Amino acid sequence: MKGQHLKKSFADINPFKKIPVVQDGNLLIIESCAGLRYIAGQYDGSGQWYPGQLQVRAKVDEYLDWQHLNTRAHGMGYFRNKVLLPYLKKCPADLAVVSEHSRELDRVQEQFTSYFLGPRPFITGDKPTIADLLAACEFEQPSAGGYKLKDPVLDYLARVKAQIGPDYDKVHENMKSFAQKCMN
Ligand SMILES: N[C@@H](CCC(=O)N[C@@H](CS)C(=O)NCC(=O)O)C(=O)O
Repeated sequence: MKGQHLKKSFADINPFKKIPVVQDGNLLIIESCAGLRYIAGQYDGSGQWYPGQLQVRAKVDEYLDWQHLNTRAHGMGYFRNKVLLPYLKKCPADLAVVSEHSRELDRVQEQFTSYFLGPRPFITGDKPTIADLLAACEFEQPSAGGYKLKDPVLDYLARVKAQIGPDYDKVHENMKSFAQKCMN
């Protein structure tokens, strides 16, 4: 949020100047989903976060692939146009663009709830995986910018938060207070 990712020191790590990156020893990963898969595969001995069973893993991957052009594109698009760009450019938000992202987010919420969750508490069943971690972050961002989430998604976020504990709020607190500051 302070633009450190645009500095040369960061470009030496990720030439695309995007976050997040994962660095583990000599290994560098510049894509979020690949990074999540790697961290879970390398460090989660329980196998919960990126399950080894192929059918379950396929459902995790299905959401990770879908989210790029759906939850992520429109959650980030909403936040960027409603909160970030007006703050950086010191001009009012382009409300036509914001409301297009808002309309798309309505569809995303509906498809997420009906298809990706269905009757399950989490995307693949009774336990959260890296797909749920990503989904929760993607919904929290537009929500911090004023987009109204519907009850099924709010209930889902509460379930993810209950599984993660206090770290859930900790990882979102900078983004939320930044949004508050920008919108005041
Ligand atoms: N496909 C990449 C996208 C990375 C990306 O666009 N990151 C955004 C934040 S979510 C970013 O770095 N934005 C800052 C900018 O574009 O200046 C991934 O999933 O990691």
